[in-house]
Amino acid sequence: MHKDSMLYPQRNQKRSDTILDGLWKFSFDPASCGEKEGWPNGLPSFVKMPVPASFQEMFTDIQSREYCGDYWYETDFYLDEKKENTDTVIRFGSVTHRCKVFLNGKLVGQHEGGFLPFNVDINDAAKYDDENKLVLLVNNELSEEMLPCGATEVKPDGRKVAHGYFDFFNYSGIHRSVHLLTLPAERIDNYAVSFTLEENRAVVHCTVETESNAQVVIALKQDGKAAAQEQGKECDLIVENPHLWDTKDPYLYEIELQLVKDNEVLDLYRDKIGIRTIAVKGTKILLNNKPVYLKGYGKHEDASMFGRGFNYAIAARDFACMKWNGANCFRTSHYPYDEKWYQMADEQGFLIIDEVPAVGMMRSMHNYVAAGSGGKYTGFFESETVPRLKKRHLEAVKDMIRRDQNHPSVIAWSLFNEPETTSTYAHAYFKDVFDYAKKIDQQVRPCTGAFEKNSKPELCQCYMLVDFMCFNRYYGWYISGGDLKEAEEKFRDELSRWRAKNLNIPFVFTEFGCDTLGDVHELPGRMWSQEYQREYYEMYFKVFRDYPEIQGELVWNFADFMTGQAIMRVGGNRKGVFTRDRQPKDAAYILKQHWESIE
Ligand code: CKU
Repeated sequence: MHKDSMLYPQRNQKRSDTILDGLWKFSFDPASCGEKEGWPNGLPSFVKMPVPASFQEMFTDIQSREYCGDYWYETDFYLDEKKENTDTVIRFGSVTHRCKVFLNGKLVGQHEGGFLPFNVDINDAAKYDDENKLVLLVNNELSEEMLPCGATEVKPDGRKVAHGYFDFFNYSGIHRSVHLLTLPAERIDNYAVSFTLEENRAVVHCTVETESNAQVVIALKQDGKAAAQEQGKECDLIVENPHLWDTKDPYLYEIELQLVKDNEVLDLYRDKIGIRTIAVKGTKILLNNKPVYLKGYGKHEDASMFGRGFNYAIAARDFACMKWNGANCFRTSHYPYDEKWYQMADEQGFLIIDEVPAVGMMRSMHNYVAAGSGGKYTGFFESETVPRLKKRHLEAVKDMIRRDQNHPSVIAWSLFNEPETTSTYAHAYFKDVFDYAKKIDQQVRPCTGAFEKNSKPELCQCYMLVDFMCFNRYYGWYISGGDLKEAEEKFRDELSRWRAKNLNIPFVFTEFGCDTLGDVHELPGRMWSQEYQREYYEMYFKVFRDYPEIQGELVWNFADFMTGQAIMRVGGNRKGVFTRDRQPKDAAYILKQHWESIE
């Protein structure tokens, strides 16, 4: 039970937190022989590797950079004398895509899924007041039964090659911080808050998960002063004249959770929460019962050198750029990001559409694999691997919601990106995913998913599952590229067909964009030029104005980002409004002008 705790690590009177980041030992294991040969006790040979970071960026030879298969990490750490009634836990922010964890040669845990945290209990394997050896066997292969979806090809020489069914580089390694935690044996595992706004007051419903039968005490503080206090695992705190959280004034309360037995505090956890409601009503998205229009980006966790490894400076620069051009929202395409992104969004008043790593659920020529078996095409959701994939998908939904549920910035869950939605099998699959997300989120946030162009209004079997539509559309790039006049006609035609269905829900554009090279200028604007990107966005913004049911525009992408090598990718995907080193392309000024003019 404890192991499901998603609480972000903190150091306080009852909890200690030591970050183990730094230079670790690293070794490839293409023959997968390490376990048999005793590598859990220490790597026989190694290079030094920064943690957190993607290993790929550290190599200058192509075999290493494109490596697919098993690889190992190792570090040593000293552990203090064990305190009574405590547990020692290692918390990994994310290890991509799967790993086994060994401590002092003993297997202490394993995890599947490269974008969410997990805990490993090391009480029994740890050596206290002594040195400890932590070794990880990691693997970055892709398959259709795991998220994100892809395939692993084995070349005649035995080399493995990862083919993601997705358009971002298969960056791998230890991407987020590793925390060594000492936690009270009787402790708080999780908590959830949700809100009801009444006249001049707010009710904060709070649920605390713990295995302990000690008294739960919950206190809310406003500017350091007590605002409300209650006792019990499930309770309502009443806040008079609440200071609500919104994009312009992202006010945060402090919440303090305690476990108390015989006047002794057993555990303590402090967090920041924002009081706000989020709902969809008709064609509007309502934040605190007022319509909010989403402006911003689809992003990636991506930068040169760091790869997908979290770095505060990059995140801070990204927020500064987004704020500069008037954005208020981003989608964590195509996976949940490091928790620090959400903490920063809470503080700076950004809205997040939080996406599970369900990307690549479609076969096409772009997948580089034969469609189906024996040349016969099998729909993606009819494959025999689907039940196993669905199990992973539900696990990822659970971990994402349990991790991110208390962030005021998180306004919706995106439960898929561009799957094949045209079969009844897809409907049945996603119906369960959506029902599950609704059931476990105490705030019952809007749920959505991003639909690509084959999800046509006449064919799509999944649009009825979402609370608001998210469209990824490339009229003027993949469709009618270079001909914005024709692109506009086709775009309006599709929008009118969606409108004719009278769904009475908001439409949000979660992707639209065109590859643009930072140094290419052409008059008149043609594809890949700065001028074309401006005209492309101007066309979309003009069309959006004619469809009031459109309640959001998240352009693709915030910045240029790395992809696999491909004939349509020049040093990665170049649809960024900012370059990969976060400098504006010309279109950034058009976006700024446009977004600043929308309330
Ligand atoms: C983007 C068919 C549209 C797929 N969509 C997904 C996203 O991950 C890609 O980067 C399109 C693109 O630029 O092609």
